Amino acid sequence: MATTGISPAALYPRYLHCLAEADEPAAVEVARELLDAGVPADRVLLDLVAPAQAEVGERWARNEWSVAQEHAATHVSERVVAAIAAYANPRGDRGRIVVACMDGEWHALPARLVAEVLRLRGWQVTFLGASVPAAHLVSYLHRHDAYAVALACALPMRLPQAHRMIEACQRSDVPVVVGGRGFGADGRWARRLGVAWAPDGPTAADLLGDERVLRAVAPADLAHLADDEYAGLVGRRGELIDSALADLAQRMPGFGDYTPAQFDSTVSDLGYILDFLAAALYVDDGSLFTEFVEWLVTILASRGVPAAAVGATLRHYAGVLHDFPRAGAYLRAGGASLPAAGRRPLPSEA
Ligand code: B12
Repeated sequence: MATTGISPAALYPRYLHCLAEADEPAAVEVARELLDAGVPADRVLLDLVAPAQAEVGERWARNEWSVAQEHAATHVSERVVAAIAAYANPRGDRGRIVVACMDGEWHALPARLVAEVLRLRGWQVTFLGASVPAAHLVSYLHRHDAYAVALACALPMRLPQAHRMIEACQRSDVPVVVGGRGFGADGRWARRLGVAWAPDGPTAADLLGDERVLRAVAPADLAHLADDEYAGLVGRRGELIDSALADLAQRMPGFGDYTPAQFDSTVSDLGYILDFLAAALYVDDGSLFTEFVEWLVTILASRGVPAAAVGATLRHYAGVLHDFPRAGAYLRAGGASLPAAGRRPLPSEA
């Protein structure tokens, strides 16, 4: 039982301050105080480290913290997770679970938290970390006689790649559980891909305890891919970015004065728009794209880029993709979700 007054919630502000100051020893000390007071290690991971990392993301999104501050804070959290794991030092005797991030996925910390929770629940865990190529993962699973694999995906735009990885594991008959923000808050895109999903480590541990439930998932439902919109969009990615850049150069006053860094982030954003659109086509769910547009506008607004620029690009892509009915509908819905200023045409469009 935890000593009165010492709880993750009570020490959270102090912990967050340690992250803000990148003060690793002080952050580890906060976690130790909780553990010494009898707070279970999984609660320290899930009620202190996890929400603090989400807050780090909010501060980065609001442009209050630079990328460097986010990296420093994340590094401190990684050290804290390692310290908690060393303190608890569980010796599991249940089967081996391999925890890995999807190919191209660099958010290793959420997966690490899940790995530590599984270990605390008695599983033997091998943590493979960020961006594991599918072929390497499958041969690893065979060689190490894994009971199951837990795959993490933090970005919905990686869902098509995630599906290839899930299929590769399922083909080798290793049960799979997935998780992470990339599958949607309620895991609906995992259901579409025909794979078991858990919202967090403890639920994943329960699911892994019942192989029957783990394997009893409905198969992937991707009949819509027959319209080839997903493949067509992916094939035209480079050409579409070039045409959107030319369109912005023509329509947006000041675009010609962008610094090389601003130009590079614009190219990245134009690519993200297409990658999220492609992922929405893949799972046949326009809400994936609309949620992304809402997020992008918030991020760009805090960095001084007007929502109208996003609106113009969505209209441009919709025009070029006139023979892609699903993509067109998602782009229009995305445009309609913009704040009023973003829906108004740029001066050159009026
Ligand atoms: C740290 C961080 C990074 C670090 C990751 C370093 C590391 N070692 O992990 C770096 C710098 C690499 C990074 C990069 C990027 N990031 Co980032 N990142 C974050 C941040 C701040 C924290 C991630 C984290 O640890 N969260 C805490 C965990 C505990 O929360 P969680 O992910 O929800 O996980 C819980 C559950 O989802 C679940 N779960 C998670 N994984 C799994 C797996 C399984 C199997 C199971 C069962 C459950 C499960 O359990 C967890 C515990 O409860 C988040 C903000 C956030 N809100 O999460 C952004 C965030 C995820 N990143 C974001 C973005 C956009 C990016 C970049 C595209 C930025 C860029 N322009 O380059 C790149 C993409 C890189 C890539 N290809 O993967 C956005 C995503 C937005 C979106 N629309 O999808 C976020 C939300 C930030 C924001 N507020 O906008 N990022």
